Amino acid sequence: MKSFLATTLVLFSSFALLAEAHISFRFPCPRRGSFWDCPQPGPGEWGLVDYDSRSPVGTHDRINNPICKWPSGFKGPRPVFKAGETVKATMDIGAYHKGGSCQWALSYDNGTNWVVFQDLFRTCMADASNGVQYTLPFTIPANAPSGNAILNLYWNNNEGNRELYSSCSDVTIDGKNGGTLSGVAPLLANYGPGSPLIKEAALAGGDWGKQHFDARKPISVSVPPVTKRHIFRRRLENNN
Ligand SMILES: [Cu+2]
Repeated sequence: MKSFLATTLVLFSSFALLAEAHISFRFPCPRRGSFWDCPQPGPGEWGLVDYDSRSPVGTHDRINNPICKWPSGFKGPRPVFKAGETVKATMDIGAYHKGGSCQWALSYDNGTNWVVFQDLFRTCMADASNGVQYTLPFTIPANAPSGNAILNLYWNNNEGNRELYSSCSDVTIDGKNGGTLSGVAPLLANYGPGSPLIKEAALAGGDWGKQHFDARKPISVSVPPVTKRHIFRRRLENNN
């Protein structure tokens, strides 16, 4: 009876968390996400499952988690995205906060350097609603080098608490064999008291942080060549 009650309480509190949580990748899979069709925890890793992948990594008052939230994901097949391909991401939305500003970024060095390759300011997920799966397309740069990478969607919400989201997914890029990817380093706004503040004014046609986005620094990363066989093997793994 006691353990039944404890289980019920644990379940209840995780539902409460999910109910107030906000947005996350659903496809591609978020790192350590609890979805059935995502890479599953290995032996001893069950404690690492993230049942709250929709919560922000920080607010303007506080940093809750590092960028990307987790230093690694569970082992498993990665989706392969071709350079130049338009991918329809699915977002798992708890609270859409009337949209916000999105920055899509790739890291080829496990999160040390991020290159933003696409932006959507102010209107990103603005036509979503609460409690839905939302399709959000983005395009892998045509000159993206091949290799394993982390895809990160940075999102600053328009309405409500001043938050930063960082939804990360382990992916494989099938593109140029060795090369560089250029873009800008991401703006980390509303991420602790020392970070730039993006106000709630965007919806009223006010200041949405343009000057902060404009001030992002250019960045280029070079990615060493990988063997074609490596990519071919990955594709076979994904077909399992
Ligand atoms: Cu939120």
